[in-house]
Amino acid sequence: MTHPVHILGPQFSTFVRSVQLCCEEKSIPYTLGAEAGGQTLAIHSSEHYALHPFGKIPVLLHGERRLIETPSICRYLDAVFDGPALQPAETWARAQTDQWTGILAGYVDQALVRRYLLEFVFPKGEGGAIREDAVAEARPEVDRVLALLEERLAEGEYLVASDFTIADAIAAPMLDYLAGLSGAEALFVETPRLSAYVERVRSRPAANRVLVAPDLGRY
Ligand SMILES: N[C@@H](CCC(=O)N[C@@H](CS)C(=O)NCC(=O)O)C(=O)O
Repeated sequence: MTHPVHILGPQFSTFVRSVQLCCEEKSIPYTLGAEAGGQTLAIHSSEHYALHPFGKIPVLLHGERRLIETPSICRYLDAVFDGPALQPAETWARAQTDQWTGILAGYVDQALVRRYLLEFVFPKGEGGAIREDAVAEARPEVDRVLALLEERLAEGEYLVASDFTIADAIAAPMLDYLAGLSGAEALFVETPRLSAYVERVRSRPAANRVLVAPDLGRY
């Protein structure tokens, strides 16, 4: 399909990065940023809500088509474009991919990104301080989720199969950020397979172009 692909959202966003990873893995040409329909969209503006009724990012613009929700966007890109398949063809393996994509975009994102990581990246305490009480409160669920992923990786090098899938595209940006936190070694002490997994996804050529130092000021 020759229509241009545009990922609406800032490059630092974990979910934008997941969509970007799918494009890079499949060598889909794309643009990325705050521009849509010839104008620059401010996040949570009425123009943004017109494209995403819940005011979230990313939004995929593909020609006249507009699609929201990262797992759906990733599945769509995989279905429409040539390049390496990011979902297994076999029914059960595909169902597992869907299951893990949902778990990662829902529960895991909430535990690792919304309740933990964002406390460090955008601190909401007095004078911009990190809210240590919020961090401490979020930590047990972080540990539980990391242990779950560690267990999952006992079965293979990637989350679902022996190959990189959409589930890995969703997981990689959040785990990359988490592992990049100062003192993150303490989080991964009990999860050697997960640590090796983070390095594995980071070393993929596609990831080299996506999991870059975030420019938090850019949207
Ligand atoms: N369910 C959505 C979640 C998207 C999401 O939470 N995106 C974050 C950025 S990573 C966002 O829009 N944050 C701004 C906000 O919540 O207002 C998806 O799968 O795309």
